[in-house]
Amino acid sequence: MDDLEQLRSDSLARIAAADLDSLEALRVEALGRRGRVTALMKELGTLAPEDRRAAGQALNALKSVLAEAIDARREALREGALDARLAAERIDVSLPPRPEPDGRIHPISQAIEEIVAIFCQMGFTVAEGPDIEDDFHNFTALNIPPEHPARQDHDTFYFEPGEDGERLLLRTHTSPVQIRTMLVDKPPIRIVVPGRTFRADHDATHSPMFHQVEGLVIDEETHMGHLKGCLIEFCRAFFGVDDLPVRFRPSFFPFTEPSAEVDIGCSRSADGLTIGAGDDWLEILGSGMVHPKVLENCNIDPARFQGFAFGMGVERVAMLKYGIPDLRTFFDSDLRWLRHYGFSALDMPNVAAGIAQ
Ligand code: 2U9
Repeated sequence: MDDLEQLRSDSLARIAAADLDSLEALRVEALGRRGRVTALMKELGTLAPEDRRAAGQALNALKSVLAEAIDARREALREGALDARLAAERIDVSLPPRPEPDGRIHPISQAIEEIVAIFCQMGFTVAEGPDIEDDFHNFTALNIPPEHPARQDHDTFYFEPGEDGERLLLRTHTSPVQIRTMLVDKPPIRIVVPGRTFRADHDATHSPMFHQVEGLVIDEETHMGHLKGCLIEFCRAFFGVDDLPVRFRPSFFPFTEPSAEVDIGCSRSADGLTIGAGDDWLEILGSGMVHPKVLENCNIDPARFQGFAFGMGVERVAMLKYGIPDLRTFFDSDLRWLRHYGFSALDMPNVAAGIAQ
């Protein structure tokens, strides 16, 4: 019995000090098929019958104590290992994320999106066309025949003549897209046309590549009142001023008759320009009723259909709305400038409104 007590206290001490690997070795050594306790069990048969019962009970008790101690130690070791892992792999969810290099939307893209979103809410759809055009779509169909003085104003970039002698060109306005639309689609037509345009003109206020948004509405009873209502609404929505004064001033374009330039109210002072207040005017758009000859050139009967058109320079309205002082900076590709004047992708009006383009 003394031996058993010795075995018990030795084993318990070793169990208490074991790690997971040595614990299994201890279990095998004490309780396995060739273990010490198992061996003692086998020896029970050699004892005198009167001693056998007490020795059996003592051995069974020892076996239970050791098995329980091993299980308890295993459980404690596992829990300890898990706690250590949880502590080591702890994630601090309150840490701010590492800064991601986020791109910015160029003010030209932003302005086009804002303009297009306003017209789309009025029922327009977007039309686009090629940058490289022919003389017919860029000029002749728009009532600007060869030798017309308006051609000089356009400072056109021409390509070398092709085999047929025809010179292609970089479109000087987005109007050829309206011509292409009218030649294919039947009225009613309500389109806005954003895009790149090109003129051989380069100084502080002109870039050889610039952007326009033009629009066209053709229907059976479209009149100057629709033109005025639509463009007043646009100016107020774009500049975010509900009572923005808007003025229509007679003008001339070969492709519209009558034609009008559209001014908005502003004030100019030493502090700069304020849109919507004061007694000064700022030109924003050109517009007019589509010339009957342009309709005829597109096989639309001017006795039955009328329409209005308008156009604006995107750089100009973006400079005014976003307070960008110098046109040339739009095309410098300066990332510091873009970080300052650019927009978050989440500010894109159609993204914000969840409208798929
Ligand atoms: C068709 C018929 C008519 C489009 C129009 C303007 C007036 C206009 C300028 C604004 C500033 C060009 O970028 S800018 O220099 N545009 O003043 N554009 S009416 O008229 C059209 C177009 C297509 C078939």
